[in-house]
Amino acid sequence: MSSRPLKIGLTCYPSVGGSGILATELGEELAARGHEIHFISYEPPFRMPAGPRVFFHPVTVNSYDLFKYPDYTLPLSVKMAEVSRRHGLDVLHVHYAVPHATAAILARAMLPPGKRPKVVTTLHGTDTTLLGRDPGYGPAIAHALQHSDAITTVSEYMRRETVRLLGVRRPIEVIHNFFEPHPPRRSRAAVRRELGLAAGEAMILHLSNLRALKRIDLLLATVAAIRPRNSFKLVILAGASFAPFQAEVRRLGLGRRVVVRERVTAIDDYLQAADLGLFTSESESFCLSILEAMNFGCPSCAFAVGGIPEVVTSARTGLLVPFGDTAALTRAVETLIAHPGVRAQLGRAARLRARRHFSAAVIVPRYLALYRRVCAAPRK
Ligand code: GMT
Repeated sequence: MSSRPLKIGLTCYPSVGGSGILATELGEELAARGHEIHFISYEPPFRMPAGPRVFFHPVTVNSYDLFKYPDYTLPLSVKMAEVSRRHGLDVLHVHYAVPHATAAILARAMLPPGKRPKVVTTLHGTDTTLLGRDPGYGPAIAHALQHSDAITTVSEYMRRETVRLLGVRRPIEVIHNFFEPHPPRRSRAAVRRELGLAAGEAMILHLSNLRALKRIDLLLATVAAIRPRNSFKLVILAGASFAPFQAEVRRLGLGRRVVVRERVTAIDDYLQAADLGLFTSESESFCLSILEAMNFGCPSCAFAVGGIPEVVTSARTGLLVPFGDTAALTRAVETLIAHPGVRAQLGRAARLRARRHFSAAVIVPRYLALYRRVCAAPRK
């Protein structure tokens, strides 16, 4: 199989969100391995790498009076076709199916045979679990998957859900998410000082976009029950405004216990400063945030939902409890606060597991092997 550098188009949502972060990191890693990367989206991805071999092609959406709702899918597909033609893309790899996979299939069809890139679709979560159930989206997603050259999911759970909800009968390859930590820019002590952590206070970290399925209500209920009250601070790195939750923070008397930072880019600074992670999602296909914490030797407590048990082995690299059992979750957090030795042991094992199974060195070659395989197959 040829080992020439590949030209890869990557499309994702550029905003804060797991699928965009993963696509961006993948672009950075592929470019570092000598491949040419073309991001195609309405804005440069949130954490887009700078450097040679990385290009960004904006999609412009015009609003016409005729349209009640602006359309993104068609301009995206036109841009995908244009970039593919101009740069001779080998692969269009779309992250999050809606509407990216449909746009890629259309872009491919617009190009003459011999100029058509292979389409790889990676399903990240709500594209299957939420939109896949929606009769207004499900059939279009199933169609785009049927016509992709390869389909991947970020967990075995997602693979099962895709088969169950979308009736996909084609092979689906599970390629787990990965994360590469960047060296923190500030010391652990400096970050803890900034957050106002007193000596002996444990730093509980929660990172998310605060969407409904992250269940911030359960997060706050869990920490409100932690005893003693002065043993911790909950630090929330919020990918959206936390304002809608402030009233509940006050109602639970957590005003002095909760510290919020919005739209933080230097997440590694905070990850290295944390003692434990806390996640209360009712559904996750993987939970990149848990993996990010694991890389810094920080074990997490969470509900055992979706793909989370594929990331965390309970009692070895973190603590998982059944969904909704906030009392058990509070006990798990209290155990980790009270026993720094247990925390350190779980954290060491978590870091090892993250590096062994979910590092760029392990995962990126799997995407590359997939690209080479689809490129070697006859063009559609
Ligand atoms: O929930 C998010 O943070 C965003 C969302 C997305 O699609 O961008 O995350 C999904 O993809 C992440 C990356 O693969 C996974 O780690 C998350 O578990 C998944 N979220 C859900 O399925 C709810």
